[in-house]
Amino acid sequence: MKIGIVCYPTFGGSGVVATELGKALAQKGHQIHFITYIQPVRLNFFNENLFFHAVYVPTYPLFQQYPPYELALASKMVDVVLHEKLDILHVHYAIPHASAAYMAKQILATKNIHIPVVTTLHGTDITLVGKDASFEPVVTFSINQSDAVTTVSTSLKNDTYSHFEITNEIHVIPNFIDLERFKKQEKNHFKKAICPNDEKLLVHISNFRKVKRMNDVVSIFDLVRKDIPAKLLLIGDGPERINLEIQCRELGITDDVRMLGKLDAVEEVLSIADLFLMPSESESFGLSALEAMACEVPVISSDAGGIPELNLNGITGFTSKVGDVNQMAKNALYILQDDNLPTFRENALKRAKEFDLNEIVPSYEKIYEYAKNKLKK
Ligand code: GMT
Repeated sequence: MKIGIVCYPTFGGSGVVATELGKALAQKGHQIHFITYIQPVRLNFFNENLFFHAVYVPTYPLFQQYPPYELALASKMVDVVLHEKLDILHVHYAIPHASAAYMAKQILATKNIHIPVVTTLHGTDITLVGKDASFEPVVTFSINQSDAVTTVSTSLKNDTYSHFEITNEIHVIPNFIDLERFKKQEKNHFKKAICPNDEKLLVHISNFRKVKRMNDVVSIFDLVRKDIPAKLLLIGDGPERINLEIQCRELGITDDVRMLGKLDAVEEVLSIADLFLMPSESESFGLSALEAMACEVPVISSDAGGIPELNLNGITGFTSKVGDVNQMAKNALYILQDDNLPTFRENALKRAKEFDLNEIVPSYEKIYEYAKNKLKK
């Protein structure tokens, strides 16, 4: 199949899932055309079936404040469908990709080309920005106009039905993991450098946005550190970074907290971690927790959104109410006991294997067939 994939090309989970999906489909022999404004960060790989088409928004004085990206994207989709003879368009994240796809589809229909559109909803496009009155009518319309709609968890499917008037069926296809890449590696020298006195290592990875409750990450760590020697690694970057620096200084724990910025090879850091923290306010799935679990790292998380569909309470880690840092710290200390950690590690890996890319990617191929058949009717 010739598939056009539209996504955000940045480090965010939706772009990562879209890119990993494209790479996996290319390896299965599909021809994949990424359509976005810069090369996706995880598209760092050569395969004869992978193509990248850049969306270019011309500058013009009138566009200075609001460049019309959605129109340039829709035009690019039309261009790529026509010239590469695509069979399907798969857009990740509703805003503005689903409505741009709708526009492209209508333009193509005037040329007697009928292209099915699959929309995958990832989280904040529904739970945060999507339901804002500034976008809600367009999001509802474009979800209903898609030939197939998927969400990354049952929780996100339920949220979509409750926040919008959806007439379309929604299919759940969870996030997936490449177990060849995400596995515990031998990195003892690195562990020794970060934890010279055999401290326990806690890790958090995110885009440092408010929704991640980064202050809770630091509070949990501070409570753990009062009981056992521990270090915290923070990977990623974003608007909350400054607040975190202030919080760490106020708590007097800067020597035990390191911010590594945006890293490509997160699996190397996860290989030396003892515990992953995800206290998010809202989280449709929690891809970075899955990446940690694949590297045998148990998870202390909130019970927000789709996280409990991944992190099994008392088995692969613990889930607690959003903001309950005392409970989270208590559970973290329980997991980190030498008698308990190996079992939690084993369970985390076992659970991660249920999201193996080889098991999940065929569900997307089935959805493409479903969308094609739906369009024909
Ligand atoms: O986690 C983020 O803030 C990035 C965000 C995105 O839209 O790029 O991630 C969302 O999609 C991921 C992939 O499907 C999910 O694993 C994340 O849980 C989800 N984030 C939120 O719902 C906050």
